[in-house]
Amino acid sequence: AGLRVLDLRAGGEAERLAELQGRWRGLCERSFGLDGDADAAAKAIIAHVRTEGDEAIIELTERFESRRLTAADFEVPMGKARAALEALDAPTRAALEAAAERVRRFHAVQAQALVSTGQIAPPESAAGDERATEYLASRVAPLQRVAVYAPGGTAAYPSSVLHAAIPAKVVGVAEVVLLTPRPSPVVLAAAALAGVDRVFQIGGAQAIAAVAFGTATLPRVDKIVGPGNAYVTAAKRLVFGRCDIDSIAGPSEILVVADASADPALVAADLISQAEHDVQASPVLLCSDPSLPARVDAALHQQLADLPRRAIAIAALRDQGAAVIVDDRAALAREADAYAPEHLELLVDSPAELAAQIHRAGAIFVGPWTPEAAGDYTAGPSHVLPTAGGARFSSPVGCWDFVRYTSVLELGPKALRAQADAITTLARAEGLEGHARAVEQRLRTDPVNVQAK
Ligand code: HSO
Ligand code: ZN
Repeated sequence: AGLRVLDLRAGGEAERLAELQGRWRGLCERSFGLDGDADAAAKAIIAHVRTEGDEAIIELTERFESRRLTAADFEVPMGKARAALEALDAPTRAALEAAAERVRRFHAVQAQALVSTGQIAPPESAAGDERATEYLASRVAPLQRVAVYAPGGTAAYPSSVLHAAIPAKVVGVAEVVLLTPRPSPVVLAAAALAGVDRVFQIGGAQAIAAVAFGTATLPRVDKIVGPGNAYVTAAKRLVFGRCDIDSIAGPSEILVVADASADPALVAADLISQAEHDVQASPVLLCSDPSLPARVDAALHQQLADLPRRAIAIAALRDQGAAVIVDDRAALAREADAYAPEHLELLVDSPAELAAQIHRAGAIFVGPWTPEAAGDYTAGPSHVLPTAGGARFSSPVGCWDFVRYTSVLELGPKALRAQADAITTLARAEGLEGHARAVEQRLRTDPVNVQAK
């Protein structure tokens, strides 16, 4: 069985074409966690944790994970994480350190763009007149405390701990808390290396609720980032407003965009590298060469033969996989934007030029020497990216996630006077006499004004 082919080229039979286009639109309209029962379940869990605190976490962890914890077991001492780092075999440790260092360097540069801005000097005519001054600014500051969620089970990735926690530490978040059920030694080592401040071995919607509201043992945080299952994601959506969350990160996706110049073995390898994550992963090929899908199928067949996680990869390729054929290069750019993938790979002629035409993707991997796997580990930008079309409106996890801005306004008397007519007129138009008077009160008591009278 090969990739299901959606041939969207003009010239096909009209009715069939409309049907295939409908299927492609369906893939472009995908969403995560909006259907199903995860919302109702997460809502009940949050209510339970809000009223019962640590007791609810103990009970839910036993019910959902068959783990018996006491509140004293929630926190894993950082000493244990540092010991895990010390105990790591040398090659793994060196690799983690290399990844951490590159991720840190990338984000240190990214952070330079997060600056306080917007000061407006007095108008030229009033230069030197202190009474005409106005100071209007956006002042940036790091969040105080954030939680990084790292899933357990087969998706317990130390790399994700690095890719979420390091940007937070780079911008100066005082306390980064890691939430992860059953942390493995490598995950703990990654936490120590990333500069995580506290680790709690709890997960699920109950962990999200715990840090959104705080319990006797868990601190309340300002923001929760990191991917999770449908319940974790539903819980994050529900606590948004109580704290901030990052974009929604559901099952992994890759859109490989290829033309006749692409090597089918590379296309197959990269589709597989995402497909092996999860039976729900979406590995999709978008190409302008109608002969490519069959050649990619042959390569997939070969490469899957001895893949350890072949069952998972095959299920993902079968259930979500597709090969979409379009007419030309312009259609490649247009349809890639329509799909707004988490990961976009460009295996085409002049890939950088095509990259410049595509705006909706979590991350773009340009050319044959940039496998998504490089971005997953060492390249530098965070691999925590919006999925399910979220790239239309949201961004990768980055330094910007861990700061907030405060507006600062200071007007001198002349600056207020210059705006007074507009303020009082608008206030009265809105029926807010008190607003108008708050300005007029000042103009009356301005000594310059009093003198002039
Ligand atoms: N590709 C995943 C991230 C990851 N890959 C972690 C390997 N480890 C995000 O979609
Ligand atoms: Zn990956």
